[in-house]
Amino acid sequence: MSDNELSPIAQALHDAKSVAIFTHARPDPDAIGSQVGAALMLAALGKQVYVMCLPPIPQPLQFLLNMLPGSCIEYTPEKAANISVDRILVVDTSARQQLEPATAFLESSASKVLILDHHISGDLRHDLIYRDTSAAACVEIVAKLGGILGVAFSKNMATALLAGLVGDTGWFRFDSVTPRTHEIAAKLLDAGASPSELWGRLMQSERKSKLVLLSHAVGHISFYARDRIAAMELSNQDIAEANAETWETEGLIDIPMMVESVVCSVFLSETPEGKIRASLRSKHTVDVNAVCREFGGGGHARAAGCRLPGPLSSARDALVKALERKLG
Ligand SMILES: [Mn+2]
Repeated sequence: MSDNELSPIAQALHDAKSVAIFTHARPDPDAIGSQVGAALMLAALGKQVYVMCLPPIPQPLQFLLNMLPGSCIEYTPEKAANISVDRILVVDTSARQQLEPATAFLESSASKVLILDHHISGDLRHDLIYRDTSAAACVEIVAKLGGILGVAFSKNMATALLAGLVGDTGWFRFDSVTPRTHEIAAKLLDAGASPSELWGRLMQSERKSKLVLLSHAVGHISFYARDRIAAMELSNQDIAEANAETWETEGLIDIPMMVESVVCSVFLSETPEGKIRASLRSKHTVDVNAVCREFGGGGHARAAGCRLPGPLSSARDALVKALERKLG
């Protein structure tokens, strides 16, 4: 997509006096980085900005929200109804399922909704959308938007955007990384963002419970299809015994990928309601987005997710069967 396809959204934000910014539930560094980066830019342009959160927020991401002039607002239908804004900006998703419990509110405000997304698919109603699947992270789009709006990057803006960039690219190692990704990173470093500070904040800020959870997860790995598929699972009991929060399961899915034969990793965890949240990753050959779409989810070709009914064992069997079909 060319810059001029982003211009209508830039114009709509330029014209707005007040903007509420949403991102997906179970936010990652790109979600919060896009939200905070966009919020700081719009605030610099004199807009009234409301950053809306869908808790829980992973503790390692809290420092990004702390850079906001005000605090983020935990979404409830009552609070949303009390905030009157000219525009609603949704970043890093366009999928109704990922915006629960705010989906109904967003759909009822669809004529105000502007979406910036880099995922393949989405079904949220909107006024304007800019979807660029070639962007390695949504923050690439937010950075481009800042350029169109003529914002000079502050250190905090640059830090928020770099957090998204390193988060979605696995610190610049995924196939999605392009020369443009590094060009944006160079601009962010120029503006004062520090990779070493970010590494400490994002990668060395976990609680002890994370490591206990990791040991439970590693204890529950099973292998299929001649060790090409690894499935890891955590029950509500595992999470409770580790004294962990649900957001602390983040990143565990990458552990089985260290095994040479594993081309696809599946991570399953029970939700408090007894549903099963599944994340899938692949090294190559398997399009896990296609697999997750069979179950009503989605994402990217190499990283996707979906929800299934319980129990864990039947969700695992269903996903493994679908993956085996793809692997052939
Ligand atoms: Mn993203």
